[in-house]
Amino acid sequence: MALRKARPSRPFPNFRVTLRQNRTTVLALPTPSNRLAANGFAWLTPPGVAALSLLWTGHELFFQAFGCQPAPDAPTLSTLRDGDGLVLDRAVVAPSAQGWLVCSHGGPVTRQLLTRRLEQAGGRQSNVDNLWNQPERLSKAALTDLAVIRGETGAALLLVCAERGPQLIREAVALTDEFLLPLLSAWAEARFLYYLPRVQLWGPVNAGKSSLLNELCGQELARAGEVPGLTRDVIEGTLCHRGCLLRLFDAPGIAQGAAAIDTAAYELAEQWRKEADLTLELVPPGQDPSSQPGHLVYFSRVDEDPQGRKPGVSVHRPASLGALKDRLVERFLGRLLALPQRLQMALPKTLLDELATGTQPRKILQQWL
Ligand SMILES: Nc1nc2c(ncn2[C@@H]2O[C@H](COP(=O)(O)OP(=O)(O)OP(=O)(O)O)[C@@H](O)[C@H]2O)c(=O)[nH]1
Ligand SMILES: [Mg+2]
Repeated sequence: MALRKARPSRPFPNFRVTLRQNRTTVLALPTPSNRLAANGFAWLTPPGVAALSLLWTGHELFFQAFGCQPAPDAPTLSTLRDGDGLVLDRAVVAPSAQGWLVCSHGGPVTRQLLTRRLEQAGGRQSNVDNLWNQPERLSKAALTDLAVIRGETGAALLLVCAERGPQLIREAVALTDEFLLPLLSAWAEARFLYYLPRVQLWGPVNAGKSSLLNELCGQELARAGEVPGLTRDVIEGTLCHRGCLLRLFDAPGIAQGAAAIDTAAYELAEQWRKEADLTLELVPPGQDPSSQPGHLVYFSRVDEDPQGRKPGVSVHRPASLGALKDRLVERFLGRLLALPQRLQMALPKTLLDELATGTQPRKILQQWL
């Protein structure tokens, strides 16, 4: 995809860029041939700035997101400081075909300051197409949706959509149905960037559900322990992986014969399971899967399981946790992320809804140009 190829190797070389989670990078001074100078930088217009700033600084989740590996081509949240270490602003720096798009919280004075510093760093402000002013309905909708999309990957895809969507849709409507329909179904997965997928942990007491919730979300959200039936309520956490977000729910365990757990807790677990997009069933050592259709079954506490059944997961085996996260992200967004980069973009919510209900995708796409 041209947009990514054109990305300069490093933004703002003489800025100290501090990412959250104490990961600090001090970048080198620019050389005259620095690609930043060749590519220039541009500010998004106020609505775009507001949307992105909200997206990145308004949600605690996005700070947490930096505990994960950010997607290499995704917009990055940076704290921009001057040479004395004074914090000038937080900014979102996003790659674009014309250089870097900079989105900052501050008003005109902060922007002026940042502009000066960027120019001193070898950057050149360029008059790029203003994303917000593009006439197509698609671009406008994509920019509006930036405020509500979730996850770094979603923000990156939507920016691609805002910038190159009309061209890509033009290409898409020219495809034969044989190509267009799989493409639409992959794009349909983009809805999981707006309405986060719900994954329900499910299984017998002591299967390790609460421990797994805590590990996958990187937080002590639920109490875990040997006492069977410890969890009495539904507890929600957010899993962030590869720039994507998923909602994860812990629930009371299912007791053999249901006598050891009160009916209310059991019913609660059942109700949440029915509402979930996916049930992740954990089967502890010595027990068998429930054989309920549609469950994603994992053998839990496999470090203790002499049979070492597969697929297995253990909170003591980081590789097994990573593989499970991959699998969950794959399941919901895999087809979208696997599209050739040329066609990989997230569509605005309203268009996705129209495509989901309409029977004439070609006509609907055409109307969005
Ligand atoms: N060895 C090992 N122990 C685990 C693992 N996961 C959980 N445990 C232990 O298993 C016990 C039960 O874990 P929980 O996470 O509370 O299990 P649960 O499924 O939430 O149980 P309920 O809330 O009672 O339904 C705790 O003592 C955990 O420390 C694992 O992967 N390996
Ligand atoms: Mg529990």
